[in-house]
Amino acid sequence: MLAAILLATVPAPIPVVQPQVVSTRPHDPAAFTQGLEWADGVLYESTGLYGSSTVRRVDPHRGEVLDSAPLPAGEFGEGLAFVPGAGVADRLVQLTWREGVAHVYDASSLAEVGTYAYDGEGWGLCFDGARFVMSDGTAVLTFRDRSDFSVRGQIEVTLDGAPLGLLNELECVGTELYANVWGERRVLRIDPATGAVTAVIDASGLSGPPNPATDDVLNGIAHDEEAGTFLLTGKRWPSLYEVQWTVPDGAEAPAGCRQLPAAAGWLVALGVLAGRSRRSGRSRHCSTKA
Ligand SMILES: [Ca+2]
Repeated sequence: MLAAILLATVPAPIPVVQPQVVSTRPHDPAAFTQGLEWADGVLYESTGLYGSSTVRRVDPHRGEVLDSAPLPAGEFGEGLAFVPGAGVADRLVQLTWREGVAHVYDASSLAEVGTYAYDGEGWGLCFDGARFVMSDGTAVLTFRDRSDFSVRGQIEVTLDGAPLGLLNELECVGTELYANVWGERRVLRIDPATGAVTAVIDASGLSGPPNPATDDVLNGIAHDEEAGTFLLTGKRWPSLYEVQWTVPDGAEAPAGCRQLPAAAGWLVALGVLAGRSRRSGRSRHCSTKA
């Protein structure tokens, strides 16, 4: 009886899973990738470095740059979020590293339509259907208002109870949040309600450049909603990987998500299950939080 009680109170270990490569695609080896988004069959990418930062529309299969707009030479591009238009044009919002300005673009033309100002550093950005989620290189994620980018809240991301910093590129998928860790090949699945990491995706098996510089790190997570897969790449990586992964049976589900029937199991690609229509705001397996 005592053993049963003790077992019931011991938190389940955070699952560590390996991504399975579905396809390997070309990626511009000159792109210092800072933000990656997939929407309606197009890949959107933000690239960094002073003097060569851009926002781009990219063919997600061939890697061809379809359109590109430069940032001012004194700005260093960072995270990128796609904001579906509700009766108006789709938007892109691109952070800058230390310049305190976020650029807002018409997603189809890359024409700038406005800016937001913010304090502190800008690293990663995603839009969850209601608000922006932003990283700044620490363990803290900031929620920002969709209309004026003002701060609406913050969470600290923890793994096994300890803060985990250097969070970089982000991806909002339904009620789940994904972040890669600067300088590492880890992608974290995070419960945005608590900041707790609920799964670790070990992407160490993916190849970067043949002779990487120290800053040619994994950085870039996009969710292909149609295929139900994820797209991962890095700074100056010649390849973009379409991947999916499985979570072990019995793994903890993020708060707000119901457990699947046992018969369905968890041995289905998480990417498929975690998909959510950004336009409809509906999740395929997670309940919508207030
Ligand atoms: Ca992303």
